[in-house]
Amino acid sequence: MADERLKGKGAIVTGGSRGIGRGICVGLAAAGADVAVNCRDNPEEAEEVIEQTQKLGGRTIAVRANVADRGEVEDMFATVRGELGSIDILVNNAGICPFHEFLTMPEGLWDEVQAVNLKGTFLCSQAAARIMVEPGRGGRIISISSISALVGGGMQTHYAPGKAGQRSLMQSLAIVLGPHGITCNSVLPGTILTDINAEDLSDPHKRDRMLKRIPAGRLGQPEDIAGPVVFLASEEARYVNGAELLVDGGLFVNLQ
Ligand code: NAD
Ligand code: RM4
Repeated sequence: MADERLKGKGAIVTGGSRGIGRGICVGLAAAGADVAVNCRDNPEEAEEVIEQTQKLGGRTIAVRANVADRGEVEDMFATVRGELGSIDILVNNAGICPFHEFLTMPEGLWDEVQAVNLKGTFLCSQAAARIMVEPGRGGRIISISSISALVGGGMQTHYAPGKAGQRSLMQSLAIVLGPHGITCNSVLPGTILTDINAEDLSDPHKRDRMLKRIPAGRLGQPEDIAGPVVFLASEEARYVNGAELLVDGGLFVNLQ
């Protein structure tokens, strides 16, 4: 029987054309949602994921916007609302992690990481919430934070604080938006193989060390994140608000 948990729901996934975002778009579409795939630069980047999601039956569109730019974000939400009819689910997935050591970290790189990962989450959440607070609507805001919100990273002194901020923002928004029937939660992936870490994990020593720490015995795949996001977007998760779901194959707890 077809999964219809999200039938009739409109969703936006930022940074949806690649990696984890792409897996989430496919997961939402497989559960019946209509999906807007956000791309930073070129909507053609979304062609493959649109082909994949359309086969699943729902409507899928591509929409361009830099999530760090308020004007572009506002235009994106207006376009998606017009095209899909409603916006019930926002997944703040867009993110960057330009690995860099601390002592020589340029101020501009720090700013860029916070602008995309944290301010982008603020801008998109605010734009979504302004629609979701309208009487009778409600909604779901889900942010793809990280295991890096819980632990440090020697080459992530810009990224980890931003990811912790993203998780913290969801907690505060859960309080503000809960009375409007909007839940705000975070998903914290562990190490998932995507373009963001391909170069970092090409170091066999690093990859091996990471693999040995993961009780599941493998690095994560984008599809591993989709199920938890669909759950948080669904009616089954109606009473989950201000929470986080760590999806890391057991990496975090494997310390001793
Ligand atoms: P990725 O590089 O494959 O995908 C990132 C996506 O974000 C791309 O589609 C990119 O175009 C988009 N993006 C970047 N800047 C943008 C902007 N300004 N506006 C709009 N879109 C923008 O990496 P990924 O691993 O799929 O990362 C997705 C999210 O998951 C990120 O927030 C990342 O921090 C988080 N995450 C990843 C891992 C991992 O191990 N891969 C672990 C934890 C959290
Ligand atoms: C994640 C986590 C992963 C890393 C990516 C880039 O949040 O820290 O281990 O590979 O970021």
